[in-house]
Amino acid sequence: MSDTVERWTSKARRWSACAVAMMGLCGLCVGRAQALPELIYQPLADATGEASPPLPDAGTFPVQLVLDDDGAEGSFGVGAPSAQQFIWLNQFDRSAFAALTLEEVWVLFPAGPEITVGESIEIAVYLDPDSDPSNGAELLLAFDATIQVADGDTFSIYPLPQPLIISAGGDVLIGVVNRYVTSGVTPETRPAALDTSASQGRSWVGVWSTDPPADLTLPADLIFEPIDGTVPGNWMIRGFGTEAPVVVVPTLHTLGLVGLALLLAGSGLWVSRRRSVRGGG
Ligand SMILES: [Ca+2]
Ligand SMILES: [Ca+2]
Repeated sequence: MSDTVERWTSKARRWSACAVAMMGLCGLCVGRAQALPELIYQPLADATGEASPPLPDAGTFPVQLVLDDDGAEGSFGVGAPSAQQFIWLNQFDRSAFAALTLEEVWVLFPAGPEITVGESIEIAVYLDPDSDPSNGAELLLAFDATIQVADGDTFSIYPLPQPLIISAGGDVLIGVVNRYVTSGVTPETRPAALDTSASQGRSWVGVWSTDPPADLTLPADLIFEPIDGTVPGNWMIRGFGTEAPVVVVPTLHTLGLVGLALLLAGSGLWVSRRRSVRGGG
């Protein structure tokens, strides 16, 4: 590995390692503690600060879920000397919109080792009603895709298999899993591009004790924390869509309710009178 690779250990990971160590010392009911994988960040030597394509027209996609500033300054991966599958995801505040229809996800991949066009990734979309990813979120959609471009400047663009209507309330999480990695075998790779200019504190990293499960349940069981604990920044993951049509539920105003009550009362009286006439006949 290059000497220029910067290695970082977050406070949360130190606490986790400490807890694992303490449990190991106790020697009670604890099996073999699993070592936490290394989180690896490396600044990009040729960061341009201007990605392509430019943001889509607001008329086409009025909903634009973007945390980054258009330029990645670094790349991030999990595991060395061999890599590990993980998820990196952005938490978007979409409170400016009610229900929305997500149509495209954009992901920027850096140039780097083992990041090859055509390799497999998985894209996941969650709804987090309480806006706290650390306690879980509802997986709405996950689909397989491949890396389209890996030059650090050009977004790969993924139209959703079908437009995804996301109900109002809570945050939208969009994440990527590096499925092309055979954990413990593939050499070190750093597929997650990070914009470190001004962190918005809404980018997360998740590592499971195995490969990320098919249902991608959050939180991940080994590491799940904001990337700010390692290097403050925003993942280069974006979402675009439109505002979903608002479904209007018919309501009765006061006059309508009074009319309905009178109608029901009249019907009841009519039925009652018919019964009494039959009984008397
Ligand atoms: Ca930047
Ligand atoms: Ca949550």
